Amino acid sequence: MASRRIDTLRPIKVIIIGAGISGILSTIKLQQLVKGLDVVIYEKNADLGGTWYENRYPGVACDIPAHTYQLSWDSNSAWSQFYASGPEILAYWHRVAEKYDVRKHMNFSHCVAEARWDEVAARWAVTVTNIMDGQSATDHCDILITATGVLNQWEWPSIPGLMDFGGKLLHSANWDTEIDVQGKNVAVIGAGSSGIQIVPSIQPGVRRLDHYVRGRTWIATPFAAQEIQKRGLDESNFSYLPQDIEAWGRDPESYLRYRKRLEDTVQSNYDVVLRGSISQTKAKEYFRMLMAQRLTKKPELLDHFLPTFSPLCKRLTPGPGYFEALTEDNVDVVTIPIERITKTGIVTTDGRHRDVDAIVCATGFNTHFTNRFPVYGESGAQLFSERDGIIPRLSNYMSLAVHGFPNLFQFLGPNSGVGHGNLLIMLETMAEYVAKAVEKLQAQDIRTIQPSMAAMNHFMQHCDDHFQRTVFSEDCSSWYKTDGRVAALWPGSSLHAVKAFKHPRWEDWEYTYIDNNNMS
Ligand code: N01
Repeated sequence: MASRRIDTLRPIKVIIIGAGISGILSTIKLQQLVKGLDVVIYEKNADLGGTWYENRYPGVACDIPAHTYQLSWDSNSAWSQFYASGPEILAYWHRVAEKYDVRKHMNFSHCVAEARWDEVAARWAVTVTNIMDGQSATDHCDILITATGVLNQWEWPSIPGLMDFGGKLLHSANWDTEIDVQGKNVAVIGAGSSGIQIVPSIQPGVRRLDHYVRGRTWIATPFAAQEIQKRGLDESNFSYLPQDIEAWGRDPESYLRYRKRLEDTVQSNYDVVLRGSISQTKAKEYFRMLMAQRLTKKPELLDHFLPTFSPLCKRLTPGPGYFEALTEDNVDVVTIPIERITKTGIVTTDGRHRDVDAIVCATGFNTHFTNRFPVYGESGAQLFSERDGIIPRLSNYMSLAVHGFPNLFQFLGPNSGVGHGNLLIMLETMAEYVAKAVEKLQAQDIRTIQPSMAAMNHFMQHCDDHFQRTVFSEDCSSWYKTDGRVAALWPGSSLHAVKAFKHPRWEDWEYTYIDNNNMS
């Protein structure tokens, strides 16, 4: 069938949307596994880094240990903190992009407006707007990879009067670094991961901090080494000192032993997410004890913070310094609901008005996966399109692809997040899977590849069966759920995901082939 010489490669063009961690990883794996590729990355921001480029709020940091939040094969043993800061993580990914020569593919300030499958050419037409000059152009590719992230569509909360506020208005995910809140009266609305990081970071410098807490979050770390040791639950101690970092620099093997021990702990005990499991009961007791211990200065706060739902139903957050900040004299925790915002402050439903100079909304994101930019597949069908307020089932195959959308792979779309374990090792193996698929397409003269409808349905059935056994589907407000269904998470542990991605089931995919005899 093939008329091309055996020693020539079929040229393939790949467009990757997004220059965050997924886009960088995908490019590295494509470079490593496939030859003769033309890779173009479009990124709406002015530089790489995705989440870590965009989130610049005070205190922004990783909420899992930094030693597990890095490439498996390219360790940084010198993380200055156990939960590294956003700028330190961003600097790591800058170094990675330089080292693996990824930057040359990147086009910054280029926002994708639309992607449309051309059935005749078997290519994607991608319309891109250059934000600097407003000009739009259409580029084409054989393979389209969306690496557009999940937690980046920030929204103002719908609180009456918010836009009438006359002071400084900030959102955690769109922080204006020119604004200094030092010495000011500040309100922080929201007690999710972002609010929990912002509060201890700004508390020492502000005059007064009113913290408006509506939803609850389990705030505890499974790595509270001293506590773990005291209770004899684990012999591990993961804390380290500057001299340990120096020693690791001299002896990489000893660092790798530390890292492995930590990773083993992060990845183990998936049964903690299973409803009614012994681990779940133990975690609940243990986290309750840790929260109470940290609030001994103001024990009355515990009632306002202790969640009624199970640990891990929504993202667990370690919250270093958070409870300690809440017990300081310049902090007022307000649990009475907000009624409205005025020109000068916030009114709660008990009629009390508190004047503030700045309001920080740490109120989260739209995480619906729908209507980001239109992606039109076979017969013009639109991917994950919300119409008249109705959110479709976000059906997909192994989070990577969707039937009806050939030659399209996605990172951090539905069912790709991690509720327990490590996202990075999962992204690495996803990137490897996608690179293998592109290599297969190139080597076997495949024209189109897409998951079969049956395989996609099986995967979605597995998601339904799995999640109903877990605490993720309990009633708690969490971005893991869309329209009441756990849509953001991988259905299993991250180790399960790694195993699934390491061994592609090619029989789950449908293929069409190039007819070389008819090639012009
Ligand atoms: O957002 P959230 P986030 N009035 O949605 C409250 C990741 N992350 O930006 O629960 C009053 O979790 C809302 O209350 P309720 C991480 O995965 C990672 O903090 O809806 N309050 C809640 O308390 C995380 O899960 C890192 O009742 C209002 C809060 O605002 C995800 O991002 C760091 C309100 C929003 O919490 C999102 O975290 C930071 C209103 N009108 C974040 N509207 C890492 O370290 C909302 N709230 C990797």
